[in-house]
Amino acid sequence: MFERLSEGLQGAIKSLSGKGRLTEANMREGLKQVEQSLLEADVSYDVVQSFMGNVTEKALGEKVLLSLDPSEQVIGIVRDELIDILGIEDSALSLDHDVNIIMLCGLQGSGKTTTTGKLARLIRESGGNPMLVAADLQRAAAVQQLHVLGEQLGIPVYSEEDSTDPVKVCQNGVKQAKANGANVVILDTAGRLAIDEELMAQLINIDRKVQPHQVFLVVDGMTGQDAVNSAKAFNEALELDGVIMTKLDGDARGGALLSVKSVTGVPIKFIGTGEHLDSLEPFRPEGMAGRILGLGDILGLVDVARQVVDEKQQAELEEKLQKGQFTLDDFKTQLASMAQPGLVKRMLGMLGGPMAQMNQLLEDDETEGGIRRTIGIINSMTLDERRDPSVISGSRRNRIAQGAGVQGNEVTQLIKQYEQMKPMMEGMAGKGMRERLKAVRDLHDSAMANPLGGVQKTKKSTGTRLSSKDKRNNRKEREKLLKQARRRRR
Ligand SMILES: Nc1nc2c(ncn2[C@@H]2O[C@H](COP(=O)(O)OP(=O)(O)O)[C@@H](O)[C@H]2O)c(=O)[nH]1
Ligand SMILES: [Mg+2]
Repeated sequence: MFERLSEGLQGAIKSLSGKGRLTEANMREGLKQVEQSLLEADVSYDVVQSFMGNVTEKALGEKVLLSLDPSEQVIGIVRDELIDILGIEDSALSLDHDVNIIMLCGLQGSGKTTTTGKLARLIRESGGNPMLVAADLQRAAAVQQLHVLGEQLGIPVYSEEDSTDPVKVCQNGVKQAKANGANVVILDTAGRLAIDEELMAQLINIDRKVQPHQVFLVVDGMTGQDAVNSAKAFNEALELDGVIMTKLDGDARGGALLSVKSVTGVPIKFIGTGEHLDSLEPFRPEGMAGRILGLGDILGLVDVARQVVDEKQQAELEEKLQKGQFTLDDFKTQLASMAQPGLVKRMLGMLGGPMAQMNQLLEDDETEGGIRRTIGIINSMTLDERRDPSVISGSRRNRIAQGAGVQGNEVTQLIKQYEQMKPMMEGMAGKGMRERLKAVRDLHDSAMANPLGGVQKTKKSTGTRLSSKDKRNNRKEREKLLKQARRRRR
């Protein structure tokens, strides 16, 4: 996602970090590169100007130029500013009515119908009972398309044959939903290739007569500046509650995403990242800023992981963790749930930066093959060995390796991995989801403090590096000197 923007920004920051001590001159040069990357990514001119204004002001502050690691501070400033223009996190679908009506609108081909299906799937996953209404009477195939999606998902679709009045269809659809006991109705409306008055009039009419609780605009993220212009027009006509941006899996430049919030003032709620019905993600500004800067989206990963782990298994695991009984068998279960086609790739993609590049090295098959290999090794162990691998002697190790068709050192490696993981897993026991997320967030933040280092990189002391205490002292010393110099000047 946004490879070019990411590369541009990472390049700018790398060039800063190569400078050793930053001066105002080379800082300005680096910031110029940041500006260039944003413009090339099609971010609106006004947005870039205000972005650069804020970043420059902060980056040229004395503190940054004085600090030992200015590029780290600059990456922090750029990241905070990205988060700022992406808006606050707001992907909640406050479904607090008996029957909640959600209306999707947007240009033709922006992804409304697909998103209707994706959104319904998400709602059902979180315990809702959705129903879809086919209110696009413009194209003959549109109704049929929604029925196909509904069938795939097992979610009911309301439509009327030969109707020409979308308002009626929506009203009847809502009635039907009430009768069926559905608690969410999603209206899939018609679009046009460009904004026209007739389309707007129709949408306004539906809005007024059906009174949806929330109106979301579906925007094609690949259309760049056009997306921003149409978002503006829809927002003026309809009073939107949020934007869903689709097709961010392709070679979208990212400009639309960065501009839409500033230009319309409404939050981005979800992003579409693929044609499949499971490719809709809640929009997280922090995660997105991290992804753009190559720092990864840990919380997004947690979400994906949660989707694939079944609740009952999770409860059983929790119990074992509490008792300090996390065995190789449990490790295997966790791994098996990850061995789904495409999953590893998706997760690596979300990690961003160096981890995402691994994507290109690892073909799907190989990664999942690797997991299967590990599972194979565990399968070759006896139950006792799985419970307590410390009993695995040299001869046992060879037996296991032979059974699994791997080298002996792979068995050793696996056991080492497990032994490192066990205390970490058990340390998580009993912590609620919130605390777990917090732990993950802390991990994320410490990765942030180590920009471009990837998530898993831990710095080892080489003996020649300054410790953070030394750095702190140096910094204090320099600030003291600066203060003295200032006093002298006065
Ligand atoms: N790659 C990708 N394709 C998408 C996404 N959302 C929709 N599409 C595709 O965009 C095309 C138009 O989608 P559709 O839902 O029919 O748009 P509508 O005219 O607004 O209802 C279809 O080929 C979809 O498969 C997305 O997030 N990623
Ligand atoms: Mg459609």
